[in-house]
Amino acid sequence: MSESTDESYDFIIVANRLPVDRVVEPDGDAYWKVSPGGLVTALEPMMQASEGAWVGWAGQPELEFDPFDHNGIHVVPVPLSADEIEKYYEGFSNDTLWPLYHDVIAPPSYHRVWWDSYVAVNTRFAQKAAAIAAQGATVWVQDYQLQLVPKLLREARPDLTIGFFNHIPFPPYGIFSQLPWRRQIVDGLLGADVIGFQRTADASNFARAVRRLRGYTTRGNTIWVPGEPSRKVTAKAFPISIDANAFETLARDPQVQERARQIRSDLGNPTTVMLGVDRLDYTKGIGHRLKAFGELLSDGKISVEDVVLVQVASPSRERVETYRQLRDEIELTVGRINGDYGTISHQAVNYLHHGFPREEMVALYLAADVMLVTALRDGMNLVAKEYAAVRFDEDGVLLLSEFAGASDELRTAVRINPHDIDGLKEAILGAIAMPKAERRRRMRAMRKRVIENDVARWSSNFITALEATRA
Ligand code: GDG
Repeated sequence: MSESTDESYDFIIVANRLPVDRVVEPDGDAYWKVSPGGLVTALEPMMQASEGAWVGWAGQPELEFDPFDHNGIHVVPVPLSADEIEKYYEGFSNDTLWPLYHDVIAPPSYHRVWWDSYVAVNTRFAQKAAAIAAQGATVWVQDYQLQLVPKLLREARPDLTIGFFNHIPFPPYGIFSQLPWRRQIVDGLLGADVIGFQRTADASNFARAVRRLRGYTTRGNTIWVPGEPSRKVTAKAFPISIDANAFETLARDPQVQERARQIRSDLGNPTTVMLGVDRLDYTKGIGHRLKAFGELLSDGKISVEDVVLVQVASPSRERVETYRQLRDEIELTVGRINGDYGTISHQAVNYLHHGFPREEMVALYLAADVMLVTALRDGMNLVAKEYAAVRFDEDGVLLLSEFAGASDELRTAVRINPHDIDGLKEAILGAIAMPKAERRRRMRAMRKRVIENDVARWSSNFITALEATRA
């Protein structure tokens, strides 16, 4: 680990979270470990090749430390106070923007002090990036927590090429227009040269917001921003993906395959294992899925001897009240279903409220006959793509919500509308009974897509588009 102070970088990622986590051992020793997230995997090779820097928060309050190098990435911390975590992160990011951008599934809270904190923290991120960027550098800003950074950065450093990628949906204007600070957000994003979205519909929603709020001309993927000089901004879909090879390699590991068999046998070798894997978030439609499953048991269409549902709900945003309520609701429902239909030897829902190592996730995917992705709204949903990448046996059925970005690409999944409980029940029964030849045909097409359009392709497409604007 080497320290550096006044170096400058040609390629910089700016994201809410750093790509490393601080691990403290029981004896008090601390070290840094690469965080398991997909974004890190996606960008690591590019960062290493270009000796890039990553500006972000370390995930803990008041943690101040000097920049350092880790695995070929220059790590630059942006400290946040406990008050800022509450207002900028848990407040404005996760309790205003997140519900608003996901079609107000939960009601967004609008608080002016949260907005002030969002502005202050975005300014700090922009200042950090501006201070370490080399002349003419490329800066790629990630996600909804940092939508003001592109404009702030451009004002400080007009020489930079600036990209922005929004990992969550961008809502229709009728919803976006609720936001008291809608103009500032649109202006913030328009500071970028390329604004990437998950779906074409998100890019269109953004272009419409620009027309309505600013009256700028937009045509196709291009937005003309007047000024001195006037600028052309690209707003376009770049659907994110996964490291499909890495997932398949894990799936081919004999130990992981053995673990998959073990899981099925521990579940009592039912005819059908159904699986859900989600952060415990109200956007994921976990309640809708449980409702459909519970009704199928109650209708006598399935039995706990034949079918089991494994639901991994990894803990998320537990300090935000809506998430606490959601957890209570989900756990009440799971308890009811198990109480009503479980037997001593067979539990209906195997509910797991914790995170697992990647190997265990892959073993679960391999063990699952039917994968349930029932999101009410989701930027992409990487779980759907991971399931396809893992199933090199070309088996397994994916039920995929049309409200997840992944449904634009995984056309041969069984598409469902999670609000339509009867439709969902029919789709589940259809999946359980689907003939092997059809399972194979559908899975093959999905795998082709995910393997061809992997995350390396995603990042290189984005960077290519960004470089084209420089020319
Ligand atoms: C946001 C957008 C968009 C989950 N539990 C465990 C675990 N996971 C992993 C999954 C997957 C990732 O977390 C979740 O990604 P998703 O895409 O499903 O959802 P969000 O977290 O909401 O992500 C989303 C994404 O950003 C990328 O742009 O697709 O729409 O909302 O990779 O496997 N991984 C491990 N243990 C767990 O318990 N190891």
